[in-house]
Amino acid sequence: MRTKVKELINKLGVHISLENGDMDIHTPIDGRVIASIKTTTLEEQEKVVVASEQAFNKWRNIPAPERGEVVRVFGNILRENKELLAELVSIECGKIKEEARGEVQEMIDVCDFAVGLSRQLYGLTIQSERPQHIMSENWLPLGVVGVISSFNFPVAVWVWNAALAWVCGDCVIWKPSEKTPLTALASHNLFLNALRACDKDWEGISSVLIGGKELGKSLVSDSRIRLISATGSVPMGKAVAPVVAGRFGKLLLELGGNNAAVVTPSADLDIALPSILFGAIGTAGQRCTSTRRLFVHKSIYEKLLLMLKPAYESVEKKIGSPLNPNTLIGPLIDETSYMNMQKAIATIKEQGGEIYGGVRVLMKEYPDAYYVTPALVRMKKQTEIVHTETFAPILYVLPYDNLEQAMEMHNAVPQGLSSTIFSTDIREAEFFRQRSDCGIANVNIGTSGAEIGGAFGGEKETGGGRESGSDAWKNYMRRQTSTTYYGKEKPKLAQGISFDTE
Ligand code: UN1
Repeated sequence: MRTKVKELINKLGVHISLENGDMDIHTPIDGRVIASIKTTTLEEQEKVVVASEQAFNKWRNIPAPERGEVVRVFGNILRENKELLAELVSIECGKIKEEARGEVQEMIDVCDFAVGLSRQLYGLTIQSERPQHIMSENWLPLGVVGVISSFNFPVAVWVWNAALAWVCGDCVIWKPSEKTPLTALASHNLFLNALRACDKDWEGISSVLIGGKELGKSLVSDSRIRLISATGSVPMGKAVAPVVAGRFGKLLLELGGNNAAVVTPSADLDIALPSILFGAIGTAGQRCTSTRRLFVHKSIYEKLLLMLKPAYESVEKKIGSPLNPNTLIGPLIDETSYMNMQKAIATIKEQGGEIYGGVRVLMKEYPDAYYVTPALVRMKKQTEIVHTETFAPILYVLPYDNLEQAMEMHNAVPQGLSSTIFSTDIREAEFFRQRSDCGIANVNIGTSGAEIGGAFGGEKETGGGRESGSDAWKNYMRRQTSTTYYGKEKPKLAQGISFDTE
């Protein structure tokens, strides 16, 4: 695998030493070390911040459509390198190749979206209450933006942020997960190629910090970083938020999800089943949008379980290396993740859950890797463990009596990212959309696999951030309200105030 990684990294144009560094990188495929790279020191980080601020002063003056051109070229470079990058993503974070391709496609889609945006960073004109006054809202580049991303979407989430930030005129410093620095270096290098191709090879428009928490901490507390966009766990968000708020920085948080699907008696179960399966076991349950809770009306509870059980049984044959095209479930990221899952399984048993699956699959050829069968849990009540997000493939199936009660249970958890209802009744579907307290509320599709065109993010402990599509670009700019008087007489004051000094 080491040789394969070396070859991929070289083909993607990264020429760094993969030996004798101070940080070992493992692949979850076999648990072994695939590279040992050098981390960024705090002194080097300081230089990066200074270079970014300097680059910002140049980059902000480039017309937005010209900045968009760089992102357009980047999108094309990603198209050309899709297979290579997807393979590296698959090796480094363990998601199956098909989903890794999807992740690179998300990068490409967001680039296309950002190119269009680069000509649409519109402000408003506002009617003034005073004669011959005109009010407008201008959107201006924000400055240096820090992006902290997680292992499970090691490259797409960066581009959701960075592509928008770049067209908005910002410079981006990226601190990827310490579990996935190679894909970060490779993706960043592809962006540098785009800058070069556009004769804008200025240091500091895009930078990557390689290392652990201390780099993230220093980034978060640095008041030169105007926006921190952080994706990860709720505890991480709780640590980051007060620090950024304390220095009046802007914050965009994408934290945990505990996403649910509601299945009503009117649901078309053949439509529901594949979406539930992809949501619950896709990416081995390691998406923030993974389906973790399933509320099924009591009249179809047993029927749906009878459909789910054989589906769970049959995917057990498709657990294995994510590089194998027949695999549907790759490994968990590491031993800690496996231990957390096992802890959750023990608690589920204590709290009355009946579990199918959820056990380790020992691969003879990969004794140091953590593959598991997905867990299907029959649960009578939404106990405490169901309120917790376990980042693994565990699906709690709970019965409900009426939709009102289902929505109460649905909203009873602290997280609020994604939700869905399976129903063919427009009244049920609309009731669900009105009641769901999540940032995403779907009808007849799964909780995961959102398109980039919508604003992505959630409420409550999910952190309230919105990134990617819609008007998420506004996070990366500062808003300025401007009033101009174009008359010749003494200007009137607002609110009818008279202030005569003569
Ligand atoms: C994440 O898991 O952090 O909606 C992001 C989805 C993907 C993004 C997930 N488009 O599942």
